[in-house]
Amino acid sequence: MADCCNPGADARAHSEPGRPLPLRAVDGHRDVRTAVEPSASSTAASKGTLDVDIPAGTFSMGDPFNEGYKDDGESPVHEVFVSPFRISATTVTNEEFAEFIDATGHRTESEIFGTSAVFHLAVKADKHDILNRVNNVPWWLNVRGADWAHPTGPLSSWSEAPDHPVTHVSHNDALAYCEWAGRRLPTEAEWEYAARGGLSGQRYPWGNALHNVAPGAAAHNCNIWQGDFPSRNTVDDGYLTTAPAKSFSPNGYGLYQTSGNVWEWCSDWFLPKYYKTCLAQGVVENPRGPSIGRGRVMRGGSYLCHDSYCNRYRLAARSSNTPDSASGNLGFRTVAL
Ligand SMILES: [Ca+2]
Repeated sequence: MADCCNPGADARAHSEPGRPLPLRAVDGHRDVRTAVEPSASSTAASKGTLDVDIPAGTFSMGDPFNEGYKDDGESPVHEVFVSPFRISATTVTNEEFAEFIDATGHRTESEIFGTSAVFHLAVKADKHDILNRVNNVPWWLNVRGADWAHPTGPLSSWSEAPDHPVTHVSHNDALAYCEWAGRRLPTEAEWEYAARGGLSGQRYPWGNALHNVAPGAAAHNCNIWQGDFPSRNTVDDGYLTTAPAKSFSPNGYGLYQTSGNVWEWCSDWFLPKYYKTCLAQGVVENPRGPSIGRGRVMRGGSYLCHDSYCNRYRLAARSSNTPDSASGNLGFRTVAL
C-alpha cells in the first residue's frame, strides 16, 4: 500500500535498470534473493550488535485509542503471550549491512532493479537519474542508482552515515542478511511487545504525550516530521531524513527508535482482519501472522510521519509492502535464533 511515508509497490519500476518506463504495481511475490551461505562465525555479533533480553509475558496488542486508519487493522486489541527472545537494540546500520555485502556479494533488489524511492527533498542525483514521481505520493521520486550504498541517490554514499539505519532493503534482502548473520526478523507481535518497552497500552514507547514539556528536557523523543508536509521541514528534531540508529532515548527494554526514523520489516504477512481472528482465540501464544498474503508487515513509522497527516509512528500502527519493495525510509532489526 502507499501512504504518506510508504511509497508502496508503485515505487519500483520493474524494468531494466535505467529504462524510465511508467511505474506499475508489482505482480505479487518475487523471490530474487541472491543465495548466500549461512555463516557460523557470526557476523552481526562480530560487529558488536547489541541485543537486549525481552522477558516472556502477555500484553495487549493493538490500538486502544481508536486512532488508527481503518484499513490498517490496528484493532481490536487482543491479548498475546510472547516467549522470551533477544532482539537488536537498534535497526541494522549501513556499516553492518556493508559487512554483509562484503562477505557475500549479495545484490539487493534495488540494485537489481536499478532504482529505488527517495524523498524529494533529500535527493542527491543528476536530473537524468530522477525518473519520475510515484503515483499518489509525489514526494517520492524514483531515482536510478538509489540503493543501500547510495541512500539518497548516486551522488550519495552510505559511508557518509555509517551508523544510520540501512535503507532501500527489501524484505527479501532483510531475509538474506538474517540468513548470513544467523538471525531472523521479529514477528509482528514480538516487535510490538519489545517496542512497548514494558509499558502497557501507551501510545509511544515513552508514554502517551508526543513531546516532553518538562523544563530542561529535550522536546523530541523521536525522529519524525515537523513543519508542513511534504514541502517544509523545520527539522526541529535535528533530522530531515534518517538519524543514527542509536539516537534519542531507548525504551524500557533498551530498544532505540521504535517510533519514527525508519519503518522496520517484520516476518508476518499482513492482513487487516488478522487481529479479529486473534481476538476470537483468547490469549494467542506467539502469533506468526496469516499463512499467506501479498505484503509483509512494516512497523514503527519513519522520519516522514507527521502528527497532522500520518500518525503511523504510534506503537500500534501497522503498514505493509510487497516483499520486493524498498525505499529510503525502510529498514529492519533482527532477533537472535
Ligand atoms: Ca525529523
